[in-house]
Amino acid sequence: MSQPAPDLAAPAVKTTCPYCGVGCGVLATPDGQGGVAIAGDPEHPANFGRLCSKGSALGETVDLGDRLLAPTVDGQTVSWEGALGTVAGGLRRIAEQHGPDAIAFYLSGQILTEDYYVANKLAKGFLGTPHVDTNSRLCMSSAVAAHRRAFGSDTVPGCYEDLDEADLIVLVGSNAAWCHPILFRRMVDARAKRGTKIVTVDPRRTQTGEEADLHLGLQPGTDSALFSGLLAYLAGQAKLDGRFIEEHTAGFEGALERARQIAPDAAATARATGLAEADVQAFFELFARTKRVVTAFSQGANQSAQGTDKGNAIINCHLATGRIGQPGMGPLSLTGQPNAMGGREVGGLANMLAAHMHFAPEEVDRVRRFWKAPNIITGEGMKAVALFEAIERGKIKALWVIGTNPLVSMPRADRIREAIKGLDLYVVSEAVATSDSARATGQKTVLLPALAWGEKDGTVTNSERRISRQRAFLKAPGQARADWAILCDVARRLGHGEDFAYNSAVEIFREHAALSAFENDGTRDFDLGGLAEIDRRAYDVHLPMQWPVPKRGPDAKKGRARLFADGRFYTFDQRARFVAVQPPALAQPVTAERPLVLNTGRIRDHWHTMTRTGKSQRLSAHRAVPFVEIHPDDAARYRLSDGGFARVATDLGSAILEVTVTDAVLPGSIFVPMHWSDMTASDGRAAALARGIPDPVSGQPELKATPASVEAVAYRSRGYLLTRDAQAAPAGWWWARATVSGGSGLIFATQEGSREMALSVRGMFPGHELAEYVDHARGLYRCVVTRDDHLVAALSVAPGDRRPDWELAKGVFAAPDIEAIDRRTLLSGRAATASTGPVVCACHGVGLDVITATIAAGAGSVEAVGAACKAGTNCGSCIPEIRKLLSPALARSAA
Ligand SMILES: Nc1nc2c(c(=O)[nH]1)N[C@H]1C(S)=C(S)[C@@H](COP(=O)(O)OP(=O)(O)OC[C@H]3O[C@@H](n4cnc5c(=O)[nH]c(N)nc54)[C@H](O)[C@@H]3O)O[C@H]1N2
Ligand SMILES: Nc1nc2c(c(=O)[nH]1)N[C@H]1C(S)=C(S)[C@@H](COP(=O)(O)OP(=O)(O)OC[C@H]3O[C@@H](n4cnc5c(=O)[nH]c(N)nc54)[C@H](O)[C@@H]3O)O[C@H]1N2
Ligand code: SF4
Ligand SMILES: [Mo]
Repeated sequence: MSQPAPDLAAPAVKTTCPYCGVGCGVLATPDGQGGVAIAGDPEHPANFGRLCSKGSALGETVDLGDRLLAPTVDGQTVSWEGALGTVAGGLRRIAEQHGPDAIAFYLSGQILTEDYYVANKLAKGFLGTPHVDTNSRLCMSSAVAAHRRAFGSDTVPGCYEDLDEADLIVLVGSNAAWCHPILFRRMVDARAKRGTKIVTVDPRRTQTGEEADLHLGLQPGTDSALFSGLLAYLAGQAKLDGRFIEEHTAGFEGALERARQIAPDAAATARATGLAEADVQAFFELFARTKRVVTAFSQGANQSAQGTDKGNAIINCHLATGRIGQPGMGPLSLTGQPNAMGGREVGGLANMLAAHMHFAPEEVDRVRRFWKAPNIITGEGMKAVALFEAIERGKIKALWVIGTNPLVSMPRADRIREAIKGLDLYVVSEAVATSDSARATGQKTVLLPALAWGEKDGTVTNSERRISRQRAFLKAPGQARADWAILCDVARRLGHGEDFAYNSAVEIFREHAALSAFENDGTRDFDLGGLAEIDRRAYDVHLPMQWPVPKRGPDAKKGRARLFADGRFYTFDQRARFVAVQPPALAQPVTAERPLVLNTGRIRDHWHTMTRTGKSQRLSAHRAVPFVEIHPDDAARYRLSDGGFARVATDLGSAILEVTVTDAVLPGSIFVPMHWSDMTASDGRAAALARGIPDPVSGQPELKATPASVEAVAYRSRGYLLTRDAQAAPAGWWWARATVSGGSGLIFATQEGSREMALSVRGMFPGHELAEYVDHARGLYRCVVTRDDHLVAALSVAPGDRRPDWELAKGVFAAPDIEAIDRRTLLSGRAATASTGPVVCACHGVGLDVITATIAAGAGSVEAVGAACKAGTNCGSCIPEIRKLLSPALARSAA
């Protein structure tokens, strides 16, 4: 693993992208005025210079709009002194009155390892509460549990190079083209280079599925039947690695017997999964005859009431063929968040203690001695779902949320919002003042301003165990402070000053590394002994490195790419375990009243609850309103039309969403993105719909299958409103907000007609000049609001059956001044020049119409389209969509 030397002379700061678990290296060049130019770091081994649409647009998200810049108590700005006093005083009082386990922490895979370490140490060692969990519970705790059952440790065996070197990549419940875009590009490169086949397993045909050689659109929740069938097939065809099974594993017979009960052959597998038998057969044969197989899995596997079994069903097939720990092969859990892995390292989950140690008495004793912890906990705490239920029951009195937005991302989110009100103390460490969770209130509510990406320093660990530095290149705004520093100050006020006397991130990192090596001697996979004495200078120039990095031996000081090559695992007998998995079943079957399976997940250009990507006009252009995808058969049955509205309801709540009719989802299934919140839409919260029944082993909630119903919703008018500053939408509107170039946009629908709309708009902009186009007979009203030839706002209202198209208006609005021709464009809704259609390429702002015209004019490949109109030539995140647009043209020319 030779690493190029860092270029210390370069003005750019090397850091790491704060979004997904790919962990791309970023070169950030601040402009000295609060802005920054962003480029991919060509030397970072995760991305070699590439960035996806989200990474490329990071520069658009570092401004201070919406930032929380000072501490507040119950809505009043206070000094740090006052805020920390309230937090420490509240925690002390609650611990005295109700015991320390009335206090809970809810952390995040997006805080840095150093922040995480301090939070975990304070809670579990000094406050003495076991109730420390994290949003990673919702993200990859099933993968953690599957690893531990199979390997005896939470170890990701392989690395990204395995994707470059695989001949078959199976993606299970992963929309990598959108969610791990740079890794997906590595996979597509491998296909170009060595003919790697890509198979996707997902009830939805996503962009990733569109790109695959074989797409298996199985029924929701049936993955363990597919992989049970595969195990039975491998055994039947004598494709097992008998020696590996014999020498390095245990439990094979039981697992095989169970697999044969679930799905004895391809025909039975097809019946159990709803797949065509020929597709199942093709997949089985491909897997059997290809040695270099990587099976990468993500939320379609993890976020399931049987998530741990799904992971083990996959791992079983790799163990049975000995395909693990070798180049180009192995199971690979794709972590979602930038530091999901770091959270596991420090022990941030409620069922871990610290540094990959759990609750065996000698482990508790070891950590107690290392921390000199007076109040060390001795057993597991409550996992996220149970933890929030305990808040509802009044069992938890104080909650401290750091770096996550549970009011938008937790299942049963509406209930959680109610539950928060009953907390004696509700503390939120946030970067953004306007997040739904920051706006919620308890009996006593404290908001603590945290440093955000670009301002803070520390480390993150990506999906391949690679520890990279995040480095500050902007100065701390307002009174914001590092999350770890805030925690240390509270510890000090609680009388633990000596144990939290860190002055910088490197001191925390050293302690964390030392704990991982403490009395380890090769018994624990996670070992950073080689970094336990790293000095500040070395930490500052620290290169991305994959753990373990022990103090001695061949991996010392340079890390290791793969584990388990020697067939030795971290169980007591060093053998891996096969797991006999349960037959698949949805945790909650559909009913006549709730006949559809609600699946939720992500879109290409937004990150979670949008507190950051929502600031970027580029990233807001791809999908601007919350939507529901439904199959044409179901759309016909429930009388929904493409572009219209539907109310999606579950037993927990409802949302009103724009309808996308597509055969990418199966009949009986619907899909809703997770991103919209009360901050960005009137009625778009997916998490309020999810029931979230937890997996019995991992506690990870089911977020991909909640029984739901749909019904059509009609509005009298629809339209858009573009303003320079974000405007609150009038009560009664359905709306979604998106950042646009030069301001903020609302797409809305209302029961008011154009006449009433005209009246209310005139009232909204007193003292401005209004130019209007009025045709109430046809339900049309358009209005251009100016002041001294500056364009202030533009509005368009049309009848409710017409989906607003604001591309043209956004183009005009991007400039501050208005010319006569622009006014005509806004008022007529027609341009002198043609509109370019909805944006496909976010980086270069290239619209759909431009790309289709380019293709019609003869561009026959992604490269040719790029050469003609630049689309797809920067980050490449839209290449799958361009390829899809090309395919009819290519089919025509082939015919
Ligand atoms: N653009 C973008 N990228 C992101 C994020 C983001 O917010 N936006 N978030 C990051 C985070 S934290 C995470 S965890 C990852 C998530 O990355 P992914 O897991 O790739 O994303 P999801 O969209 O949550 O879900 C993946 C797929 O699981 C499928 N699925 C649903 N049910 C089943 C099933 O029963 N079986 C199978 N096999 N598949 C099923 C869904 O249809 C969906 O297409 O993305 C990371 N990257
Ligand atoms: N329905 C449904 N729900 C889901 C999912 C799904 O697929 N479907 N996926 C789940 C998954 S996998 C995940 S990972 C979660 C993600 O859900 P969340 O973690 O709730 O989403 P984020 O928007 O990433 O929230 C991060 C918050 O931290 C703030 N923040 C940013 N930087 C900092 C910092 O440095 N310090 C502090 N203190 N705060 C900061 C941001 O402003 C933001 O409010 O959602 C889960 N919920
Ligand atoms: S793939 Fe995109 S979001 Fe993920 S780390 Fe790389 S640039 Fe960031
Ligand atoms: Mo996640």
